[in-house]
Amino acid sequence: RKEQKPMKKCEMFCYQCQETARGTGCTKVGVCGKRPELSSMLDLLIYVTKGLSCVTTKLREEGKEIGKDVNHLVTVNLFTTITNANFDRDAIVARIKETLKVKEDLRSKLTDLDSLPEAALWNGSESEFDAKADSDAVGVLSTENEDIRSLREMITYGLKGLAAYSKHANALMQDNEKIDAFLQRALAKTLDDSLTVDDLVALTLETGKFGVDGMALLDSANTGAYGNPEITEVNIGVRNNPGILISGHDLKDLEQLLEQTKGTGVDVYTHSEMLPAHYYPAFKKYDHFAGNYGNAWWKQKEEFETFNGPILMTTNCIVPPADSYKDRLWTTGAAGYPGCRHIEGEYGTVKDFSAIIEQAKTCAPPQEIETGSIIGGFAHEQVFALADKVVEAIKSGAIRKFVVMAGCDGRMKSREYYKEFAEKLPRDVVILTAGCAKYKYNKLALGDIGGIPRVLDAGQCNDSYSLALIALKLKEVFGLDDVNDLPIAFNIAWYEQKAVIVLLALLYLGVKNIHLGPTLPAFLSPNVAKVLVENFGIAGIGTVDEDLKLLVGETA
Ligand code: SF4
Ligand code: SF3
Repeated sequence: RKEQKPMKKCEMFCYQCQETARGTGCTKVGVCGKRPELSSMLDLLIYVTKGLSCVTTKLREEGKEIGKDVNHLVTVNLFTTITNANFDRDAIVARIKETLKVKEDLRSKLTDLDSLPEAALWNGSESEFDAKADSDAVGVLSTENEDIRSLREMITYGLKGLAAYSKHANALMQDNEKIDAFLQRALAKTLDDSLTVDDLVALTLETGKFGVDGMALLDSANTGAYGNPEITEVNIGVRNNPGILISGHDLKDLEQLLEQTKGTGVDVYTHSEMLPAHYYPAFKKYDHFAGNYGNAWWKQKEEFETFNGPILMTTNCIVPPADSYKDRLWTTGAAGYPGCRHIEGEYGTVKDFSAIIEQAKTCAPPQEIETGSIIGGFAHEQVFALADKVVEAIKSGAIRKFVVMAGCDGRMKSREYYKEFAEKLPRDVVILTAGCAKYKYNKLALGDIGGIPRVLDAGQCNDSYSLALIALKLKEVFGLDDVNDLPIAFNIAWYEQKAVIVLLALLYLGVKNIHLGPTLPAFLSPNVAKVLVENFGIAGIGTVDEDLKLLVGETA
């Protein structure tokens, strides 16, 4: 691993995702399409959000309450900075201004102003934003020590993932003050120069604990509102009506869109991470909920072209759109793209999607790119309902092993590894998946074992929580003391920061020997990587054949 030297003078510096340039950091322009002038504003947004979090944390210490609106501001700010969520510099500038305003107001309520870091004290007008963003105080490289920087960034990225999951729960009117207070306390701690490497390692695991809590909150919000996911066959072909394609992770947005498109003659299709919405009982009543169109996020340039109708991005992952369909691309929530129309809407209010529906009516029906169907819906309750069958299959040897292959997909060639790995797995091994990683193997027709499909899709990336619950249930059924004694291997694909919180959550739950690929994060310094290897057995990936041998004992 190459050492990362502070290079404050480069045009930008970002290494938060797996596709970062040269595996070390994007310094001129993001591989994702993020430009330096956007990158600097996102850095400043993180800086002021950390400043605000120092103030709210101190206020809580003084026994003062922090309003939900402030908690929501922090979570949406973090969500906005996730890879491929928001490319709209103006929207980021507006969030910085709002954050500074709220921070100044709250700071005036603090009794003790001592020991606040610079980020909590700084205030400035828009004309000063660029200079501030370019100063040594702001951005990843503002921390000189490589190991401290590595841990601070890993924690920050985990918190971004946690914030995203919290935001979806908040949209369903579920809040958890403990999670918000931790999130802000942890953000504040990433500015605390008195913390040692050991303190930050402990904070990393604590972030994992709250990752579990955040995913549990979202799980109960989703299942409380829409029921427990159940085995479902999802059509991947098309119908003859005009359609709207909805992507991202926000189920509340989907619900409102389905309601508003009822009886309009416009069908609704899911894309990428919205696919698992079909598994929820509440959405099955909509006859015009037509199916899933396309694949993981990175193929959207071709697939949005052929879809013909409007596309609503509720979250990441946006690929900078081609001009040919840019006027059909809409955003909402934390997502944004300059020149694309954005639908506003506060928590608890109904968003107005009528302009999208009107546009859809003028568009041709989607062009068919696939036919057939895929099966999913294996979240915790559905798998628990099948527990007898699953346990029997394990006892009889019909199922030899499970491999958790959750996480993200991406455009790098090296990710073909996951397709090949799935294809070559012995026929008595079952894949447990969640997140958009599944698109590498969910259409391969890998068959079933006594009626149990060999690819069990629990849902979105946050539904990795279901996979953890399933593992804990099996541990209980088999009377084991350690989850690592189960016949389950972990071969996880990561791309953006939600996968970071999933990883930290699994580490917190005691899962060892996770393989993480296609490359290890650039933000792990050699020493921090060593801590993860030595304490948790984290490893990268090798060749498919090597890893099959390592993870399931033999090749097909
Ligand atoms: Fe580069 Fe990833 Fe950051 Fe985009 S999000 S600038 S691709 S590291
Ligand atoms: Fe995919 Fe962006 Fe991560 Fe929710 S949609 S998993 S990459």
